[in-house]
Amino acid sequence: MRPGPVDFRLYLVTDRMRLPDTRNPQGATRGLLSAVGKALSGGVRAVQLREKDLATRDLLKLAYRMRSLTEKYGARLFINGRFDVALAVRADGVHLTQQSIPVRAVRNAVGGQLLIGVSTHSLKEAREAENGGADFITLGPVYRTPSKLKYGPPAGLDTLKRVCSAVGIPVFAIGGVRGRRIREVRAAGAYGVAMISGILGAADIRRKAEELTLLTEKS
Ligand code: 3NM
Repeated sequence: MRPGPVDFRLYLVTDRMRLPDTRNPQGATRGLLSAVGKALSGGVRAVQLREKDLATRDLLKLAYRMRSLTEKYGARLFINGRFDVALAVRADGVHLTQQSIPVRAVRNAVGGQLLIGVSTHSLKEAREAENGGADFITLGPVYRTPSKLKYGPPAGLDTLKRVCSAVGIPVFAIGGVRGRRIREVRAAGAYGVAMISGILGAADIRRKAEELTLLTEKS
């Protein structure tokens, strides 16, 4: 399978701990599949499976299920950090972090078999990702977000603007992106938006996904 270009503008990133029922991890996994199913039925076309605490075999099992689900909707699936898991489940791509195997090494290993996204937080990281062969990047956190407090102060709109004009690959704004901010980041040059709580935190996930799809994919 050889994926085409980056053909989506709304990128759903998962975090099952942000769903209401997280008391038992199994329930949370089931809950995540159900929540992602609702987002897909509302029009989401790309999902990044980002469940960093799962042991390899649990992650693989969930990734297979996520592959079946996304396939049903013709949506792209990316696996955070693990190109081996991405290849094993025939995902469309891998999403690397600054702690993962560097993008160039992954590109050398997988050739054109996978799309590669990279999380970046500065102009320097954005340029490195592009030079290493990334297909797209996320840049964040643009705004303050409880989902990512450990990254400290937000990169802000100015950094986003600088990055968008400096790199030639699509840039997805991430971190506290929702509502009116979507227009703001698009105006700053972002190709698309990536989010966790803007979708998974909604009371009606399907409806929210429909609304966001209209705002992003069709604008
Ligand atoms: N990565 P929310 S910010 C997963 O800056 C992630 O790279 C970020 O969650 C980065 O949409 C972030 O709930 C959290 O703000 C995004």
